[in-house]
Amino acid sequence: MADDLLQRKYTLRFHQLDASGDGVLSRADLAALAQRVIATAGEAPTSAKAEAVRRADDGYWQAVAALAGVGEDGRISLEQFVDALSAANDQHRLMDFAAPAITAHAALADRNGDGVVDLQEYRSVYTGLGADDATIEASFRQLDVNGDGVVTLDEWLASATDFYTSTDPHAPGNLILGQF
Ligand SMILES: [Ca+2]
Ligand SMILES: [Ca+2]
Repeated sequence: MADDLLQRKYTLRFHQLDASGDGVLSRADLAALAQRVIATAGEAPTSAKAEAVRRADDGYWQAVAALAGVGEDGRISLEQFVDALSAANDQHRLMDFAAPAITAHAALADRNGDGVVDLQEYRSVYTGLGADDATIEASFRQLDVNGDGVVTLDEWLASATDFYTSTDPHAPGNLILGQF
């Protein structure tokens, strides 16, 4: 049984990943999200950054599908997703598949290639996922741990580690995907 806070965070993540909105997760959902983020960013679909996002998001799917005990073409319910992430967290290997996805997304979001992501860059990538401006700005503020106005990969990974693994209700990274 997952910790209640983790369960609520994983539920939020499930709904974010369920691109088709039909309440089950499939490989196509992750692929659709990757395509959407790449397109919104204005990245050429054949670029190395775009390919890295597709590969990392598919790796995320493959890991969750394996944890849930379904094949890569299987479908995963909310309950299976929460259980899969909880199991991965218990085994301290959740970030093994979450971190590569974050790394690829952070590289894509760094539109001008200066090694950090500013709010404008962050917005340009994540408006594609349907969040409103206020939510996007709030998540950016959570990611920007030291508050200097830009998000480094280390900050992004630290916040995401909070989100995925912390049972502390006050962990700042809890809110990187918005309120829940
Ligand atoms: Ca940048
Ligand atoms: Ca910062």
